[in-house]
Amino acid sequence: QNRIAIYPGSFDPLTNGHMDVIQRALEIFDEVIVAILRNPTKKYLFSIEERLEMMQQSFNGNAALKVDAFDGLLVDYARMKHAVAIIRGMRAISDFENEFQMALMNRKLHKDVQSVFLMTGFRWIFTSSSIIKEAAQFGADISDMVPEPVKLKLLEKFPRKEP
Ligand code: COD
Repeated sequence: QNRIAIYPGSFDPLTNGHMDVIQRALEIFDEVIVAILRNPTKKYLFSIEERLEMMQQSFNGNAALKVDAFDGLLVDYARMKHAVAIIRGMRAISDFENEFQMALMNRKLHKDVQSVFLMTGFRWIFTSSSIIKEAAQFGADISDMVPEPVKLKLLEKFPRKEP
């Protein structure tokens, strides 16, 4: 039987930190579903459709890697997909407390799905979607922190001024 893992998040936008975690997850699981939460109360830079499209372009047709969007509780979505694991990426210690709380709540709600924490490569310890958005907005070059399709989309949103 295929061992499926869900990698949930906002991915606004996808970064090389996320890509690093996805590569590691693909070494362990047969199928990884990168799933974007539809959260109508939060403001995002990119629409769900834009985020899905950037992912598809960045993943280059790898058959073990799927993209999707979900509503409501993550554990319900995991159940529906028959996933055995929820993947979360770990950066510096700041991620720990939130992740710990979320994993324990998810375990209470669904005991048969395990949270799996993968440590990112050292290069990406300080990479986050929010810091990339902020830097891009003020014209910084973020090209080595995001996949090429994301870079192009960020340049569309925040054109860089010629020096
Ligand atoms: N290196 C490694 N990992 C990274 C990096 C990096 N540079 N940057 C981000 N990550 C990891 C994050 O730690 C996270 O694991 C993942 O990548 C996605 O990050 P984000 O920021 O895009 O996503 P989040 O943290 O906003 O996602 C939150 C969820 C959508 C998973 C959560 O809110 C959720 O499950 N909501 C549904 C309702 C629910 O079931 N809640 C939980 C029970 S109360």
